[in-house]
Amino acid sequence: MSQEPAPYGPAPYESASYEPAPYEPAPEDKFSFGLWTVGWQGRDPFGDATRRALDPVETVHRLADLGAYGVSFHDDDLIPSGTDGTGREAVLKRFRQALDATGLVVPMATTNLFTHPVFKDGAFTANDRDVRRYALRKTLRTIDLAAELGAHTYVAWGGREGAESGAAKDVRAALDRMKEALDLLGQYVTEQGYGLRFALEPKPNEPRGDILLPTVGHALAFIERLERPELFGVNPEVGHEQMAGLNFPHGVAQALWAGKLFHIDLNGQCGIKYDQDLRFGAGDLRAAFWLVDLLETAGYQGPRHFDFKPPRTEDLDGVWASAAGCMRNYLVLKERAAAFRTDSAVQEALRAARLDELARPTAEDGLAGLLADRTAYESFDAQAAAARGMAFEQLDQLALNHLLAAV
Ligand SMILES: [Mn+2]
Repeated sequence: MSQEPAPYGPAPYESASYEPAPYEPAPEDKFSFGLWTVGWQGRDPFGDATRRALDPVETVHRLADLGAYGVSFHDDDLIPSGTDGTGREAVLKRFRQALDATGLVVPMATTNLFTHPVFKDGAFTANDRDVRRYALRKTLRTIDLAAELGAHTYVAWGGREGAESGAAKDVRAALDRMKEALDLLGQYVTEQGYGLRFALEPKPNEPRGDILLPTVGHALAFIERLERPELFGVNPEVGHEQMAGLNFPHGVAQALWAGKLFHIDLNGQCGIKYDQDLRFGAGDLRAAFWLVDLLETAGYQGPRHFDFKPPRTEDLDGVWASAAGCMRNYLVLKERAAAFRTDSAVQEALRAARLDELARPTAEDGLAGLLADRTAYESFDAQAAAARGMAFEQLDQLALNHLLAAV
């Protein structure tokens, strides 16, 4: 009796074929960009700005024209620091008009807790208590603004929550203060009835020598210590994990496994060096392929948010070309990943690599069954099992063929 082989690995693609995509971004692709990304003027530690400032209204229109669906911001990106109440209303009115005119939404907002010199020792974990209280009040204002503009996610990247030297920061006390701050923010959104969830963004270093909650794993462990852990997830960034030499798709997979992938920052990074924020698809292309494969097969529903910096060599034409490249590369990789998953040779290779066995519980017969099973130990032939090849190279070469469209 023959049986249809079960699909192996994540496979949401119903049909055995796929439609070649035109790579035209559309709102349903849920691409979003931060105002600070395309708006980056190219200032770095060694050089001045190479581009003029962009008006957020201009950015909204350009992003909509390119096919994006969302725009995000730090409070100060939209409302420059020091703007009074009347000025704030005027800025918001123009911004809302641009959103209404283009149909762009604000899926996420965050607070700048790193540019002003007052935050030189951090914000929620600054040694100075008055700075911590100011940071909390600044954040609560942004949360109000985020809720007002319909955002569902608040990203928390502290920026300067860290240290350069050992005794300067009592890390355990600083984590107490971080927890205290996030618990207060969780209480606030609950009491206000805002439909906002928080996404913590890990980063290992830069601008501080060492930053607290440096990786996805640190953040996931920390969240479980909060008063309202259900309100908190992570916002992993490609470059931040890769700066630590980590496998980004693995970190994202663990966040998904924990139900904590609330948001994601897509960009590119070439290995362990400064935070490059290249356009998505630049840098580690193979990691980008596996990331898109993971997001698309795992059913991630959130924004595909780009947190990149068009290099300071570019003029504004180069900026928009870079933004368009982020979206195009995602769509190309999505198509390449779908081609990989639907290829019958790949299905065969996944079987040969025994992904179906990994998906099967190790001891569905329970502890008693395991102990009673002589084939599990007494008569197990470890030598024969050790002699089996895993067939991973064949599988990985098929992936590379699909990535390169050289099938
Ligand atoms: Mn970055």
